[in-house]
Amino acid sequence: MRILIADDERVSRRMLHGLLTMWGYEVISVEDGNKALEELKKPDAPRVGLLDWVMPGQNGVEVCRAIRRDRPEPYTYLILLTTKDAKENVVEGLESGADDYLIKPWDPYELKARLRAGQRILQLEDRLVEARETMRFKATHDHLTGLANRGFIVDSLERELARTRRENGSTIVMLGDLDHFKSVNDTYGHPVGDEVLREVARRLLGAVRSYDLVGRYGGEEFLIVLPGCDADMAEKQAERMRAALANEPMSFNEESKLITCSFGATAWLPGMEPAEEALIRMADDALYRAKRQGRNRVVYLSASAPACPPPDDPVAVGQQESGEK
Ligand code: GH3
Ligand code: MG
Ligand code: MG
Repeated sequence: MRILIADDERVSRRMLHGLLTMWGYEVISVEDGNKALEELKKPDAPRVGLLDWVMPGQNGVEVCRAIRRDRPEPYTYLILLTTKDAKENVVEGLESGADDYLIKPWDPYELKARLRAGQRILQLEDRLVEARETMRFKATHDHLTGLANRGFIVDSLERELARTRRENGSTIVMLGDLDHFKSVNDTYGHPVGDEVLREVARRLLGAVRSYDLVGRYGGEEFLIVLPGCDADMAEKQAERMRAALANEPMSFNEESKLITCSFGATAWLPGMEPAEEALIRMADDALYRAKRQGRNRVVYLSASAPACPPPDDPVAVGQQESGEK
């Protein structure tokens, strides 16, 4: 555990440094409040700060206030060292955000015990943060595949479109739906179907860039958002995803089977209004065409393309295709 000591008195700083090192702590010491603040705001800052109240630059109370305001997480346990023991001083110190205080001259055993109490608080805090993050992950991700769930991927698309619009860029929206997936369940059973879905998720994630978004939109449907992609790039990206599945069979129960996916894609381009619902509908329309044209392919529809043609019209107007025919 690392501790920051901020004290302008050299002798007292050295004494603290010696004791804390002897007790097994890793110590950083500074001689004024500004340096203390700088250290405590660093990404890998010590989790405990021992702050003298009266120091040059910002005093201990000001450092506490600044840390509570500017760096709520990860939590820093702050102990004020002070000669001020009047009740109103103690209240002011604690109100500023200090967790504890020690009146100078302090007793080493008391200091040791209070540091241990601080460590226990930090451990509790870490466990709470971890539990919160786990809950947040569970609320936003699909438990089977670990992908973003429907609510989260649609929210992410909305955010991405707002950003794309601000930056006058373009974004591709795709829907993928596994081909004849029902037959996998019917032939091999539901648990194998689940394993296939997990492997599909892994392969899709492996085929996209780190900042692309892949979510489970429905049972065996995936919503994919490719920020900064225009129509030309979309074709290449979509083809990579299609190939990631179609080029290598999956093995299960000592058998191997080719699992393929059909994709429908559309683009949000500069000048358009961000309307995620309309884009998803267009991607769904394109996906429907991909299925009708034989599956295992990508159909791209520009957002201005006419609505899906009636069933007897096999070739859509304003449509580009990629992938195997
Ligand atoms: P198409 O090529 O037209 O898309 O045919 P399909 O068989 O994939 O389409 P259909 O919509 O008829 O079937 C989808 C199947 O996906 C039916 C459903 O049981 C299965 N499914 C949905 N969610 C899950 C899941 O979480 N686990 C498993 N094992 N199967 C699922
Ligand atoms: Mg399907
Ligand atoms: Mg489906």
